[in-house]
Amino acid sequence: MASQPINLSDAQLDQLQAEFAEQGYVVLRNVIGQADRTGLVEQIRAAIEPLVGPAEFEADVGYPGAPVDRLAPGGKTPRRLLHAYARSAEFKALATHPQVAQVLGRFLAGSVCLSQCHHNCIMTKHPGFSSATLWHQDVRYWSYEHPELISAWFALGQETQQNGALWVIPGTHRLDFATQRLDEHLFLRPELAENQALIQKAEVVELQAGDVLLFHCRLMHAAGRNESETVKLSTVFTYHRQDNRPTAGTRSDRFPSIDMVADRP
Ligand SMILES: O=C(O)CCC(=O)C(=O)O
Repeated sequence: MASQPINLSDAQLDQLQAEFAEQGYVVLRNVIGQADRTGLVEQIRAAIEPLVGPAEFEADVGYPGAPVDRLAPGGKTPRRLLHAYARSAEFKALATHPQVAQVLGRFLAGSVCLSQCHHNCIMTKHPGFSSATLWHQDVRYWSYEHPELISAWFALGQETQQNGALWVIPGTHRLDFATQRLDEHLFLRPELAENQALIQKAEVVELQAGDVLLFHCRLMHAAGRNESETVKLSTVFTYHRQDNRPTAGTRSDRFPSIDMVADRP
């Protein structure tokens, strides 16, 4: 990456760690410089048209607002380009960004690995055919010894309520949710009074291009559709401590994890 990463001081790391422990998320501002972002966005645009897979389509997930199937209008709208880490040296450098590595090393208190099984994608939220994502915890379908993983959401452009930025419910990474509070796909049931009380505490996380949102895998989050005129591009990677192993034979164990420091290009 062209931009020089800034090493954070112990005091800054302490403050971020305290905020993360309390809220379940923090935003690191202005981490990715403009030249790096421009290069990544050019690669993404070239991978959208013509499409360089593997990709997940909006029509595949069936979320609110998604085209009903791939033959419907907008049915070929990609939601995520998968395997972001393996796509290029520039995406590898993004995934192993030194400042993000420094903060994750502090939060996870040990050597950090990137999972190639979860997120590891470029979100391509298109105007017109994007869907809304209901309230959920990412860890619901992940299997590790400990539910202690952190995802990094790299904003490659501005993210606002209007173009479908993430919403979070601060502190929910510390709560246990009884199964009756969740639907069959493990989304929070918005019709329940106790869930409504929680949802009222939600906050939108608006990001500037180059910001990075770090959020805990148990943090309840959601997102709206892209109501703007332009596609919103973000890259998302998930990290775990090296000794927090995926359960053998599960989706979390399909591909090897990457050592965030040793494997930096
Ligand atoms: O951008 C969105 O629609 C939300 C994505 C999300 O929450 C997820 O992939 O876990």
